[in-house]
Amino acid sequence: MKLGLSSLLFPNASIDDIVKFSAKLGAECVEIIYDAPHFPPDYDQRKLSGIKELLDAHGLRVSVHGSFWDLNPASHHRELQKLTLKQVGRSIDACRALGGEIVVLHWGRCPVPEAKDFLEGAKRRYRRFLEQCLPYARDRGVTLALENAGGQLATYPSTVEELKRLVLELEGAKVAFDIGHAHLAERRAGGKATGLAIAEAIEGLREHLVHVHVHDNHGKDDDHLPPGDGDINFKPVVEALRAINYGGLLIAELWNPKHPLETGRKGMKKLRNLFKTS
Ligand SMILES: [Mn+2]
Repeated sequence: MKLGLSSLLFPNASIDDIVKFSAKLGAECVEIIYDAPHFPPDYDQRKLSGIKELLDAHGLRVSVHGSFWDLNPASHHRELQKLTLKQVGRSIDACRALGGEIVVLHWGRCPVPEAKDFLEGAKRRYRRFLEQCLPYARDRGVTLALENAGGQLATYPSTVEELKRLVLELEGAKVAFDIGHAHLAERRAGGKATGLAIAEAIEGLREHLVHVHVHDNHGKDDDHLPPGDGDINFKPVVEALRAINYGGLLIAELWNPKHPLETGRKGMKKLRNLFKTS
């Protein structure tokens, strides 16, 4: 597996500096969030070739996190769903231009999940959204990886089981497994020691899992801390990824806008300790 960082951590640095800094820390890959602040809606895609050259010069693999800020693929507002489709299409184009293979996609949101018909409608709209994105991605040699959310009722899919059912239904859809979100989902469902449950989820998704996000939290908020700074027991999780022979990218998706450099350094070190030692 290849270890690396997400551009999420560096809202105030340029993408070029993020690439250079990640390489300096020994990262083998970078995940680029195709959205603001680095990629505003009017971003000129021709500039992507310069980023690709820099990635290649440093020998870094790349993945793209599809646009998601202020968007909703399950929206009941037709215009918003259409805009989401457009921006995700641009994310897929960007991935191809950068030489990446995977675009991570977020879940859909239903603002009033208590309204059963409204929630069912949101689920239908999300599936239809994916049915439109999947062939577009396939034609460009890009795999769409659906990320598991933190277990809230307002998201679809909201559980790992629901995510698995969805990818089984949709040809070509794969899974981006987010360890921090899986921990939150387990805690919100009343679980205490979540390590084994996360490991079981990984094993249950082995056929579909093509990408991994790593970060830690205390089971309440989606803090995006370096591994070890929250209360996830990573041991069974690492063992599960080894057991399924996971060979894809492993992205530390961290957040600390006041101290991004130190946090990135710490995150990469933790990743190496967890995944590169036997
Ligand atoms: Mn994630």
